[in-house]
Amino acid sequence: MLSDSMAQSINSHLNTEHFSAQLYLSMSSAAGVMGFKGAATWFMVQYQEEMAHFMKFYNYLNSQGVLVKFVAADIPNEYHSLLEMFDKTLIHEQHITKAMNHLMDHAVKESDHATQIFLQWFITEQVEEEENDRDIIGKLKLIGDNGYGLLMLDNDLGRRVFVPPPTAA
Ligand code: OFO
Repeated sequence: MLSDSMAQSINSHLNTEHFSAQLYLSMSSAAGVMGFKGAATWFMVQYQEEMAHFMKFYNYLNSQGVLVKFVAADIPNEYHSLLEMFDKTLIHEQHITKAMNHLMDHAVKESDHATQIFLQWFITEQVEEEENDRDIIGKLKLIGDNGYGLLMLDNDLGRRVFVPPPTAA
């Protein structure tokens, strides 16, 4: 059983995951328009991952008998470079990590063990997400404006494939 306050916090985070999905789909579109087809694929996979995260929260709330409530979001879509997009991705993921930690603190405070177990996967996942973003940002900074380097990195980013998380619906 979820307390009302825990259910509200999880519902709010569910909307953040949905926002993340739309944010990365928007970045996929921007990368494609800039001619970076590989980066467009990378962000499309990121979108798919975020939708899977969102569905995990959705299913968790429904399994606890909680009605999901959606909020509308304004999604940014103006970007000028790949570096800007990946910088913003890292900042966003750091924000998600903090939000996830607050959710866990809330669950610990309420001795809500089921929610703590549910959140554990996300906490671990965030470490990997931030590491991947830092890695790509580092490469982009090394490459700078070198066209050949950007082309090689774009090819590399395009190899990313979506792997559904263990218990995604
Ligand atoms: Fe759902 O982890 Fe990124 O935002």
